Amino acid sequence: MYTRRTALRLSGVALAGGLAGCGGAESEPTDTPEPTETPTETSANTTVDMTDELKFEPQTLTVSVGDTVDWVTTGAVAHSVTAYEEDLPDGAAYFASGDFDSEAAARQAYPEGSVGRDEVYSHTFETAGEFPYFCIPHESGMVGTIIVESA
Ligand SMILES: [Cu+2]
Repeated sequence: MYTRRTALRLSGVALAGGLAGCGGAESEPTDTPEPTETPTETSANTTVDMTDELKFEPQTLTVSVGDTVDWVTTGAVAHSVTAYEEDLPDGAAYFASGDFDSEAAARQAYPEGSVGRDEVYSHTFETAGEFPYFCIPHESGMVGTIIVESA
């Protein structure tokens, strides 16, 4: 458990970093080489525009595990970002603008959870797989998919 008390204690250790032998780094081997950074062109663009043409742009976006996707409403029309709950990969967290726990809750609450002009909804993907989602008021044509690849 990472409590505020733990955080304060850790920062205290960091401040006293000059004192050798005061412990605290036992679980972190220091001679392990840093993993080589693999260039990820996918992480360069993690923004999906939600347009007045009632589209997600791009409709399909590929990111890596741990990436945060930002959905931005670029026009005057408000939208939602709502995951298709039944299609989530096993173990994946549900996501929807408004931070609802389920697709049913998101549908019921709309327009609560809508994303208006220049507003952003963000979600960090921690599970690999394909995540189909839709916009509640424009579901007939406004659907998209986030593909999350293992890092
Ligand atoms: Cu929409």
